[in-house]
Amino acid sequence: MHTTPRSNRLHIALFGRRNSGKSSLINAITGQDTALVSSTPGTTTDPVLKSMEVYPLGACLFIDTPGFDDEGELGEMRVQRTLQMVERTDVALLLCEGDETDRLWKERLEARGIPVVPVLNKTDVRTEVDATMQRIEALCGEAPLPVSAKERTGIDAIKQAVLAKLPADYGEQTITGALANEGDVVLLVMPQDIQAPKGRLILPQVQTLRELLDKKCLVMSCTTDKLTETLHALAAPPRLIITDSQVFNTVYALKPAESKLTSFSVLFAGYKGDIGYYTESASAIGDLTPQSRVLIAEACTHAPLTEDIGRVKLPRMLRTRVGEALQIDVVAGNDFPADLTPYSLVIQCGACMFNRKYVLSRIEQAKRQQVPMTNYGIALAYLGGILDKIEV
Ligand SMILES: Nc1nc2c(ncn2[C@@H]2O[C@H](COP(=O)(O)OP(=O)(O)O)[C@@H](O)[C@H]2O)c(=O)[nH]1
Ligand SMILES: [Mg+2]
Repeated sequence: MHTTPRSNRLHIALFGRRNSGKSSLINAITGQDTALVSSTPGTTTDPVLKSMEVYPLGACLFIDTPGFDDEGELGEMRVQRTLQMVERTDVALLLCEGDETDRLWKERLEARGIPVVPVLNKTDVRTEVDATMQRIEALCGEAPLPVSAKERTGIDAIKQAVLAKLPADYGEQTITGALANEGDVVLLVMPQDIQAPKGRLILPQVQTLRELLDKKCLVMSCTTDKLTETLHALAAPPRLIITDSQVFNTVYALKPAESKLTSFSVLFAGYKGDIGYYTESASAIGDLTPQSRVLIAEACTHAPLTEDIGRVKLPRMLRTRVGEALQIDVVAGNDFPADLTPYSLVIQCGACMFNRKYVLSRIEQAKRQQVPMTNYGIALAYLGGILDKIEV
């Protein structure tokens, strides 16, 4: 349970007024008392993320928001943080009260393609439960689920509703897609250079390996310097070779003609984002001028490998190609400008820390503003002249 990465969990966010019982409801759903509950409005001041295994939903991440009616300057900041959480929500639980705010939020969430489960909490102490339910149904076009977080009633119905409202393809996305199937020999060429973390593999490699094993592929792995020996050791050429973008050309030169070749970052571009828009947008690199402005967006603020690509390697490659004057802005973590139009291109990192939903929200924003957006892996492949040699 502890090893399911956050980014792969079903993100369930709770929205509602302060004191509506959002934190209590998380406790009721998870059967634990981990979310801070208090009768003082505004106890949950920042969105709180909680990883939890919930039957029958599986690995979940609960997003406990501060409440959308917070007051004052500080309150406004919290409402902003709540809005940010919308971007990464897979399913929303909306704690309704039977007024206009319910409709506003239901529409706001659905406008972003987020399925909403309306809930009427505190049914243990409410008078006129039926009338309130009817009012909410009139407002939201859907009757809420009556629950009591305190008495822990109605909780199973919430889980069922979440399952029923999940997009049909939720969780269907795989890393290797149609490139690898049961019985295929797949070779992973993974340079363990100084940038590789000591004693372990990086997350994309671990996740790819796990998926291939689940698919019942025959997986072999080696470092770049052992590629030739490894190929000799195999009775037949591997069906697919997956490697690091950094050594792509070396592997390309040595690989058997019948083996398909791709890179971890390209696979993750598709797994985490929109590979079509990414590859199409990569050609914007060719149109950059010294007057252009490029935005580089990193998900994590700590990984040395990523930092090297986003802050050093990509800027250097871009400036060598376009000119020293090229303006490059770097944002990290959750920071992402609302207005992307000053930029000729956005380059997003591999986003192993983000869920797919969040990356897709960013891509949607870029598309709306007609700004090309690609990612590290695709940009590096384009700059290295290998984009057309890669299986995507
Ligand atoms: N009677 C009753 N009280 C509840 C229920 N859910 C929450 N509360 C109480 O409402 C108050 C606010 O709950 P909390 O979960 O902190 O609300 P939040 O601000 O939306 O996170 C607390 O005093 C809870 O004990 C419920 O179903 N029934
Ligand atoms: Mg709370």
